[in-house]
Amino acid sequence: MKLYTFFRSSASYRVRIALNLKGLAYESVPVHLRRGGGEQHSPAYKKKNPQELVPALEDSGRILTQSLAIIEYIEERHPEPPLLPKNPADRALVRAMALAIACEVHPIQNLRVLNHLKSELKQSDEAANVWARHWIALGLAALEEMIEHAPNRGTFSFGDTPTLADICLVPQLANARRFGSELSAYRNLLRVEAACLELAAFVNAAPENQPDAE
Ligand SMILES: N[C@@H](CCC(=O)N[C@@H](CS)C(=O)NCC(=O)O)C(=O)O
Repeated sequence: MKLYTFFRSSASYRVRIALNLKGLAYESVPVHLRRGGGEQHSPAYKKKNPQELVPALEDSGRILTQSLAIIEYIEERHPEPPLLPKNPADRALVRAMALAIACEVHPIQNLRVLNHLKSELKQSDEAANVWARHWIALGLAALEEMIEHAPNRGTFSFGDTPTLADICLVPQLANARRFGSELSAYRNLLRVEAACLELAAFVNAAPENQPDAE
């Protein structure tokens, strides 16, 4: 398997964690999101992912995109260890936790959105960071409550084994720190993050541990 990835990309980070949790080997193919205006916009990469975003996973001659679709594909092909609980309502909750980040927070603090705020809408770097912190804070506050009231409170976002929710949470917290978000109020999120970072699967997926890390 080949993973088109960028060390600092939190969507790529999600897939790296999932592959590691499943114990699957893969080749990292770095796509630098800033160099030369962004390698994600190159014609060669655009053929792989018309959305011009990382990650993309190449497996058995197919190219898959969208981190959560990729992770669900990995889950279906390699069910152990499971990244979703068994009970349908529990699965829906874990997916809701993941989507709270992947749909509501991450897309509006993504590189191309911030670039648009700065270049087209003439906002300063600081204004763009204020924007990012605003949406991050709304999403993380909601997730904090979801974890607090989860029916199966445990070591991780849901229960005592890592799930899709944790796979989305840990990279989002790394993003939040890059934007200077204040995180101390999110006691559950920080507790869960600390538990995740005890696991090699999460540590080995971290931006600073990637071959393309700067
Ligand atoms: N929803 C997509 C988001 C992918 C995404 O936004 N990737 C970012 C990096 S985390 C990217 O490639 N950004 C490039 C850009 O904004 O030009 C997923 O989960 O895969």
